[in-house]
Amino acid sequence: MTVPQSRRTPLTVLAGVGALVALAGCDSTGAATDAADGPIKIDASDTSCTVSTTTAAAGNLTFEIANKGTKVTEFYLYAEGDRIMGEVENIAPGLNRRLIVEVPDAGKYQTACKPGMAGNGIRGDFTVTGGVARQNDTNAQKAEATKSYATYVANNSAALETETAKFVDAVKAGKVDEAKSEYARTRVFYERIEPVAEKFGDLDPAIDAREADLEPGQQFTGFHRLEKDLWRSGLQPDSPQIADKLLTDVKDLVTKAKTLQLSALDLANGAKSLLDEVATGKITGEEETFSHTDLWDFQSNLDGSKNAIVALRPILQAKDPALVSTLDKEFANVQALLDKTRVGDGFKYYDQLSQDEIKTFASAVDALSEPLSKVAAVVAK
Ligand SMILES: [Cu+2]
Repeated sequence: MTVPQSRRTPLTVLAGVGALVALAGCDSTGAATDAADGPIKIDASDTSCTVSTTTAAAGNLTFEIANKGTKVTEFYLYAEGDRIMGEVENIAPGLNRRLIVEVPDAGKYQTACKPGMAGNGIRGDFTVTGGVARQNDTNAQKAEATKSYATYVANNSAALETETAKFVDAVKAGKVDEAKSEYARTRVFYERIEPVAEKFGDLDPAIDAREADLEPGQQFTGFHRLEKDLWRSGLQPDSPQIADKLLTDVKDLVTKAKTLQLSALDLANGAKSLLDEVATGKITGEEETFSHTDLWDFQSNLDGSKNAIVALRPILQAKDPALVSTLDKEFANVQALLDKTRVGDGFKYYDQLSQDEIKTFASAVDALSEPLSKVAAVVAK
């Protein structure tokens, strides 16, 4: 999961995944931008978040974030009500990252840096003026792309609701083995469309927060709380309530997803953020601490990312065919590695992977992440 408030282990301190560190910097190379005045510069330190301009005209906004502090940081652009317009996570000290966000509507927004990747962040007001015709329907290809991806989201969210209901029933009936076998299968549909859930502030943490990422005072709910009950502590007196709440939250997500208007840039950013999820959660084994079903999530994140790229393919093919070939090759490479870990209709458990396998995964994901980080700039062109 991605929790904006999370305290995820910075990649730099994880042994054995050194190859991933480079990933955080790979957005920084001269991507083209629509903004005539060049990118909006964000200077992030441990205590400040300086924005080079606090107003911009509606359209595609490019932010360039330089982490000059000592902590891993994140950058967010929020609309009113803390709706996430765009985000970049895991910016290691000394690195630059670029974020392109489509902001079609004038209004009041907020920028935020989150040194240490915790809390509400260092906020600043940001005003968007003017207002362009919604870009997601100005261009037929983009409209086609978002329509195709919307179908993918609809199919997966419908399956998520059905599978979650089965999982929740098993938990409430105290059928531990049945619930365990439903668990990874149910999460597939969530992990495929996770960037959609992240659009709705509190829903992603409520459904998918990991225990290690909880803020002080935050209740441990959702899939991972039930994962812990099933694999570690045994079902608890409040497990049925937690299960009910999970289903309520999933239904809420499914309802909200129906009216969500995604842009082509959302697809591009989502494809990249799904790979970041793989790099920061699944390859490190941190997502599924108790069940060790990280590779099911890995495959699902990869599928979700690939589907976003598939939807964008005609646009990318027209603008940068070489990028499409690279993406095809690197997606196939990661998939081939995953296929080697298949067992029955599932995968090896994370704790059955060798250090070599983990390292190979990390560098393959890194190699895919690099071309994926260029997609947004190509789409924005
Ligand atoms: Cu997740």
